[in-house]
Amino acid sequence: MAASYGQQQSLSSPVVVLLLGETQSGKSSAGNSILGRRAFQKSTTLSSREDGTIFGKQVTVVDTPGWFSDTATPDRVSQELCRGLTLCHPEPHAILLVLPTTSVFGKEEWRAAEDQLRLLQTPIWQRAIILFTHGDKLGGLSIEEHIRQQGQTLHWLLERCGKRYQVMTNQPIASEAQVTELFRKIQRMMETNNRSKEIQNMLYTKLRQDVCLQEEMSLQGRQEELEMTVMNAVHDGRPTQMQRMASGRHKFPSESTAEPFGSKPALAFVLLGRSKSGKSSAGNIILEKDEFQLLQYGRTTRCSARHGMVLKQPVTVVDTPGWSVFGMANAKEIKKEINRSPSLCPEGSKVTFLLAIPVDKFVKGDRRAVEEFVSTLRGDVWRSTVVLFTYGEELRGKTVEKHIEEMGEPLQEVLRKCGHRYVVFDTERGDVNQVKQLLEIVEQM
Ligand SMILES: Nc1nc2c(ncn2[C@@H]2O[C@H](COP(=O)(O)OP(=O)(O)OP(=O)(O)O)[C@@H](O)[C@H]2O)c(=O)[nH]1
Ligand SMILES: [Mg+2]
Repeated sequence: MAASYGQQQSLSSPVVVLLLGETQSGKSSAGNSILGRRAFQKSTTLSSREDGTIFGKQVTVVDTPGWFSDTATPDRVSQELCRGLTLCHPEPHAILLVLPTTSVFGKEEWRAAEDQLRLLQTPIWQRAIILFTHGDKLGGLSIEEHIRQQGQTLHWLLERCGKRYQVMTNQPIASEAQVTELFRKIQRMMETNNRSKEIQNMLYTKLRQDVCLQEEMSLQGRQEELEMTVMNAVHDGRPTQMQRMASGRHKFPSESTAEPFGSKPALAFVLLGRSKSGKSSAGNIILEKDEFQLLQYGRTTRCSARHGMVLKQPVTVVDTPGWSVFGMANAKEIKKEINRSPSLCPEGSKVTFLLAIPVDKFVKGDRRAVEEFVSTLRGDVWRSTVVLFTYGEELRGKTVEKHIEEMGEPLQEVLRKCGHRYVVFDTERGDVNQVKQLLEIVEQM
């Protein structure tokens, strides 16, 4: 349920298309073909966004600089790619992975692509289409024949993209027929994604109705009370939750609001993690509703709290701004907000920090950042922290234990600090069982 590729697209809002690919693969040319004008220049170094109207529909195209396959991609290119994603306001509906028909897409090329796609920290595959450029160089070969002649890696990539592809001849500019075909495919993909989102919402709503209707009716008044408590906790000068935690107590049985709903204590989760680590999606999964805005334009700069009933327990989720791997965000501001986050948890609730870590590479630098930012929360914060592996679908059948083993020392050290508590969230789909598992872990803390 992560991103707005699943969001309903109104007639007036533009279709946002993001171009990604290796350097010189034909991204800018494809962007020009789509927009029907010279919108993008050659040898792209900066991401840029251009608008147009195609067949009466508003379209925004975001061009990015290309990554490298033969040598390491420079950091400035990776940074620009990440910035390119933020230009896709609010989110790309279609991600075009540009591959020229003139080169082979093998393991090396996939590795280079994967490295960059991972950095974007956004769901890719449900909205990806492979765009084969240099259609004119096929020399009479059909695109299907060309695909057949390519190796396993390309076939596998196509599978991941739901077998969606389009060929384009951008010299001098693609034919109207090719652009029409591409847009028909984009439209179909968007409809499918919207449908699955609707089905998800229906299921969530049904489940919540079945399980919680009774409780919610009787607890509505209590919920308001809980929210009032949050407001008070921020303004009335009482010690914050964190200061209390620093004294070594995570539960406050003597508090008037502690365990206000019978035997089930009020829970509060503070989401921590680098930017785009899937925090907001995880918050929405926990609360089983779209409470947190995903990938807002720019970045989340302030903490925000939302409340709900989860498996008969009152739960508050606090989202925090994420830190940047490239030091692009203002670290001081972020630390200030992270420090403020516990004060948004209702008095007396059991506070657990959820450290969102996507299931991809986790290197020394990631560990350093985690330690630096999490440690700004004074007190024994690690004792109240659970690692929340996000984008769980990316494990693709691998066990999380195997993933932890493969990542080695940096990730294992973070897990050790967190008392080896972890849970995996499939942030694309969401699943009540994942939330149940999380509550079980918290119960034992
Ligand atoms: N013959 C032919 N040439 C193409 C086609 N698409 C792109 N080119 C040429 O390939 C070269 C690279 O194209 P660009 O669109 O600049 O590629 P890019 O991916 O944007 O490149 P970078 O921004 O440097 O990463 C240019 O000289 C284009 O004219 C095509 O379909 N057919
Ligand atoms: Mg370019």
